Amino acid sequence: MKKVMVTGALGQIGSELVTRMREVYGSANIVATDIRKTEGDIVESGPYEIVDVTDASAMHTVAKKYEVDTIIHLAALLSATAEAKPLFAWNINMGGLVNALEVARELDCQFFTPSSIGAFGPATPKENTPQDTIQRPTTMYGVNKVSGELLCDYYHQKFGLDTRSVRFPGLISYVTPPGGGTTDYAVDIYYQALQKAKYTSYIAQGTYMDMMYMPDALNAIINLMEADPSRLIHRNAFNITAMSIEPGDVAVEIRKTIPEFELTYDVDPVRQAIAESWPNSIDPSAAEQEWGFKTEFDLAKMTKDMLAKLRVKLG
Ligand code: AKB
Repeated sequence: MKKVMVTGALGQIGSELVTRMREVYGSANIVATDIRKTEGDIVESGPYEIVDVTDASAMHTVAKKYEVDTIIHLAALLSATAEAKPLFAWNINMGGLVNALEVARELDCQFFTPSSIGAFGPATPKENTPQDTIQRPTTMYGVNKVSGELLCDYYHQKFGLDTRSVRFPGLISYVTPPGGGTTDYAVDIYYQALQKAKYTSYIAQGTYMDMMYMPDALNAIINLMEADPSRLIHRNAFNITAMSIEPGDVAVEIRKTIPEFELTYDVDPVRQAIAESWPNSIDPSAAEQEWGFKTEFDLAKMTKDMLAKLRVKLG
């Protein structure tokens, strides 16, 4: 049985991953950590500790206290926030990551941290982007993600650390909203569809990006962490995706449930530029071959589920 410490446990991925992993591995075995003092399910359903990821010794103390054998490091700023505060992003994203890697090395833990489609840039092939290809991002977030991938490779090669990662596409969920991402339109659009039957997209028509429904993302993390290490050739991060979509595609699916739904555009130049520097679609075949990556939700199935679950949530 694994004993896991999760950083950034109150974030978009963390809040659902902790709940899911507590079901799989037992509540006492999943130590949730975040910078905020809080209440609610994550704190009440298992161990919760306040940890600032820029404080390596605090991270080490908590990992040691619970004798964890796995670290899932999620605490990070997303692309649009990182672009607004690049130095802050460097300090949090890289400082936090190197601290988490060091704690994993000191305590000999298995290690996961997410990379992103943001690790690619304008010089990367845009369609069916290969696993191993040009990575010259033009955003601070992307610079952080490429550096993180290189660090994971380095810690694996130099210290034998069991590093694992995926390049997440935009993640869509009805539970915890994302904050400060470029792909967030694909979450907001469902809230606005139910509340106002209309949405103004800050991403332009025809801008394709990869996306994935959160249940598939959680399965991907758990399956990758359970995968036979001898099959893993890539220790930096695997391309994974469920769909390549643009805002109009989401609107078409939403109209199957809400026929009067209207989509308009008011493009945000900053987030649009970030989106245009990323691939249109990435190739997940290395993940499929090396650890059996697969998804259950396409756009149609996800949209039906999102609208049904959000309808209940919003009352
Ligand atoms: C973002 O938009 O910043 C994230 C990502 C694709 O990494 N959702």
